[in-house]
Amino acid sequence: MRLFVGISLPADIRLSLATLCSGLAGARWVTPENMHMTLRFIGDADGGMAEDLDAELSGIQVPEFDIKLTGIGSFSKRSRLRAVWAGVETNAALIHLQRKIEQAAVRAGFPPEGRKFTPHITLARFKTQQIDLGDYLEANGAFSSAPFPLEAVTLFESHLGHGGSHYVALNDYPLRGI
Ligand code: 2AM
Repeated sequence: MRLFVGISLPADIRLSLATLCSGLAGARWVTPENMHMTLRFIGDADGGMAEDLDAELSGIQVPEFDIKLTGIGSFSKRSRLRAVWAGVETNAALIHLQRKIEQAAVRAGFPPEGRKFTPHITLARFKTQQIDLGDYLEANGAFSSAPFPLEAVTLFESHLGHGGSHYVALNDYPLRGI
């Protein structure tokens, strides 16, 4: 199974993100029910490793905190646009939580993540030619959400299909104080 650890977003936040999902030629927009934030992509795991990961994630003790979405960013590869996303306001608690999840994944036997954590919520993916984001950023770059509480992280299974991916929540890990 293909796994990742992430955050489910409240319905009102997903609806406000949906207002950003138009106006870019060649975009494959993420549907509101699929919007999420990845904290740690795990990739393929067998049942035993998934159980170990579940046990490690259950042991994480981090208090609940608020996050706020802000701004629009993009990822490119070899100067080709790959994804447009909504960003997250700088948040030390989120970085701390992500580190705890990274440690849990490594303790469960997964190789360390080499890439820097860039918290984001993907809005659109692209396979096509060069795309000019200028007008889109002018219209949407000032996006920000209301702050909302991050109450749990979720272990998701990702199913890749012809009509796009869909994600199944396998378990939630509520945040809590020590
Ligand atoms: P993305 O939103 O930036 O595409 C499920 O596929 C989630 O895992 C998505 O949020 C995706 O991030 C992330 N993901 C998929 N493949 C990944 C990879 N190789 N490394 C890091 N994250 C990945």
